[in-house]
Amino acid sequence: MLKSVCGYCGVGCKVGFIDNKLIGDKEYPINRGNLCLKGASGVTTIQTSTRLLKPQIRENIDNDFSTTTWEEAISKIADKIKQVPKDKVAFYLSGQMLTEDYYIANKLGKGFIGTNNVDTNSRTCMSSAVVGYKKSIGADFVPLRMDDIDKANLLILAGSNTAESHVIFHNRIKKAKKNGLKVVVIDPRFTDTAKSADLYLGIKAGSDIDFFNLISKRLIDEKLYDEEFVQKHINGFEALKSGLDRLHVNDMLERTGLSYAEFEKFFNLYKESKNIITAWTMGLNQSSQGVDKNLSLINTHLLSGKIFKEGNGPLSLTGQPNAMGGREVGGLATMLGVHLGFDEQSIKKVSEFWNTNKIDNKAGLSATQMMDAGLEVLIICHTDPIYHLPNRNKTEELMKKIALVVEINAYDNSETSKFAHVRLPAAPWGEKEGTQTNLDRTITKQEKLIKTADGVKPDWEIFQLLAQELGHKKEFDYKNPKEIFEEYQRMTKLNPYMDISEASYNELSYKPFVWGEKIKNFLTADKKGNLFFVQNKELSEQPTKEYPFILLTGRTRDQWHSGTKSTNAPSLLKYKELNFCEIHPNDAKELNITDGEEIKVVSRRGELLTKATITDSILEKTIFIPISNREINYLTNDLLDVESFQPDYNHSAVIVVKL
Ligand SMILES: Nc1nc2c(c(=O)[nH]1)N[C@H]1C(S)=C(S)[C@@H](COP(=O)(O)OP(=O)(O)OC[C@H]3O[C@@H](n4cnc5c(=O)[nH]c(N)nc54)[C@H](O)[C@@H]3O)O[C@H]1N2
Ligand SMILES: Nc1nc2c(c(=O)[nH]1)N[C@H]1C(S)=C(S)[C@@H](COP(=O)(O)OP(=O)(O)OC[C@H]3O[C@@H](n4cnc5c(=O)[nH]c(N)nc54)[C@H](O)[C@@H]3O)O[C@H]1N2
Ligand code: SF4
Ligand SMILES: [Mo]
Repeated sequence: MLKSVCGYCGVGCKVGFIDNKLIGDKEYPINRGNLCLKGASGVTTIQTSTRLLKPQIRENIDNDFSTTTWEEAISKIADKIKQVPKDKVAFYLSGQMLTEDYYIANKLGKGFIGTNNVDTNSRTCMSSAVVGYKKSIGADFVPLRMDDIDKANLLILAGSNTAESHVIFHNRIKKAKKNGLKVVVIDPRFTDTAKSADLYLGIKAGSDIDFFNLISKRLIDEKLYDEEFVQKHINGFEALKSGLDRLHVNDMLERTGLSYAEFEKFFNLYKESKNIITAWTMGLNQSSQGVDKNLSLINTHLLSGKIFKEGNGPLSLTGQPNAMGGREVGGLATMLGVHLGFDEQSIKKVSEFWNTNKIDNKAGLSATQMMDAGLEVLIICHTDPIYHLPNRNKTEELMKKIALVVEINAYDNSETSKFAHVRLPAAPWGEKEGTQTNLDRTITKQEKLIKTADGVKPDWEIFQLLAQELGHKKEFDYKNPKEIFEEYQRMTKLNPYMDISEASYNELSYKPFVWGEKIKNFLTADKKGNLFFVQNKELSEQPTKEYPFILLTGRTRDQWHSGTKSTNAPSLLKYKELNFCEIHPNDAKELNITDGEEIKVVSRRGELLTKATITDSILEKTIFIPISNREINYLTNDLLDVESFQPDYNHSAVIVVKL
């Protein structure tokens, strides 16, 4: 039986491939033989009529594409890159690319073209968590594992719908509950996750900082924090204390929308719990104060000393299968590679390692800044920015101005394809091999399960062809992903805490490697954790008379983002109607809208049609539309967090219109 790993979410379940079917790997501790429907559907999403199978080209986006050869397509791209200033070239990568693909793209962009404009859709996903971890614990490092829930007494899930987004982890949470784990869910929607919680807190969107500040304030005021730990290991206590002293409990509570009794119930549970894990996902990260939300959450762990101890810690639940691997390699424009930045020493080390002198010393454009930067060449791989960036009408206008848009995709029906000049066909999951790092630092290997379709190439090879055409044959002469992985392993030695040289590529599919297991202390220069006083600045778009609703957006269990893969699998189309908009019964009544009725939702930026699902699982004056509605981002606002540049997807003011 071939062993591989699921290519969908950050849980990283291991699969076995037998008789053309996928089964869960019973020996693997993360999923213990289980797979969710998405994971199990893997193979059915590959051989479909929507695959992109040949390179395509057109001069103008108003023309149709015509088929071309790899040679012609690659030389057209290379010629253009040679003609334009290097800072007019950008790579838009994805947390779904394999580590080897990421490594090559990053090495080519930052190392040899000399542009740090190499960023990823993880910007829209995890960048607030990256900055939060770096500021508070000193590195983009997840200081615990999923397994720790078995040793915890309390799990707080904030802005995280594990029942739909991290399904197998959610099943493990339910099991741990049977052994005594208590679960609190903090979400403006009574989600499927909330249904199985011991306590649900229906917080108002955008008020998480107030919630976590309330915890910190109580810990300090009632001297419930770990004084000895704080004294020895933590900076910034006095500033946090005096900052919190200036805030009024009632104001904070009011902004969260929770009652005094609800918070007391929570805090009693919190006080009684010896081991606490706080996990979070997009409800916190996707915010104009995403970093501050992260910091306010991490503050509670630094104060209580509940970090670097079994069953404790702040657990960011990464969404994409290899968002972590990408971050490790250097897939964010704000990092160079292996968690090194653009300081002189880091550039020197990496330049020597790559044998280049082209590395620029300033951070590049983030994915959320690229469209607005007057680019000449944009190479997009394994992601669909027209679909996923906020304020889509604006994104479309800006992308039209880019002289050469290249899309590398395995499927032919992305939204970005409508704006591309060159399309290159990639081999998808199942037709290629390489490694990925899941949300808790486990490196596993995807295996090639079936024959690669004629005419397509794995992503790494496409970037290598481009590098060679640009004249870097010697530096980009890899015969297979193994050679790339092994070079990357050597590179991780440049940053000692990241060293993964003990992993063995050939063994990874049956013997995953967890990096960083020995790290049990802060990774800051002074080895101390940093508290930050942050407060809710209410920077998000606020509802008005004209746009009285707050739009939340998010996932449903059996669909994967734009659905290029998941809508091909019949088993994934049965669970939920994809076209829906959750609205509270009181709001529906006021607008005279009935369940299932077609409605229009309008924001300052755009509109879409959808169908009403009337439910009291959502707060009043708040609606929810799943991101499987490909038009979702015509509505969303393009406010960014000032430090992470992550969008504020979950807080757009809209109006619901009866048709
Ligand atoms: N089935 C499926 N699973 C997936 C994906 C998929 O497309 N489909 N995508 C993967 C990816 S890339 C990601 S990033 C993860 C995302 O995983 P999640 O973040 O768990 O998924 P979302 O549905 O975006 O859920 C975010 C939750 O935050 C809540 N929320 C919104 N605003 C706020 C707020 O201000 N405060 C709080 N506390 N909560 C708020 C929403 O109501 C929603 O329930 O899922 C991964 N897993
Ligand atoms: N409103 C709103 N917008 C959001 C979010 C939200 O919660 N709300 N979430 C944000 C987040 S967290 C994320 S992660 C993004 C996700 O947004 P995207 O990354 O745009 O979503 P996907 O549909 O997963 O796009 C992946 C693309 O890769 C292609 N592909 C599949 N396999 C391969 C392969 O092997 N090689 C190549 N080259 N291509 C392949 C697929 O066909 C698809 O077009 O959306 C962001 N946008
Ligand atoms: S939980 Fe995630 S990794 Fe596991 S099978 Fe489902 S989609 Fe795949
Ligand atoms: Mo994501």
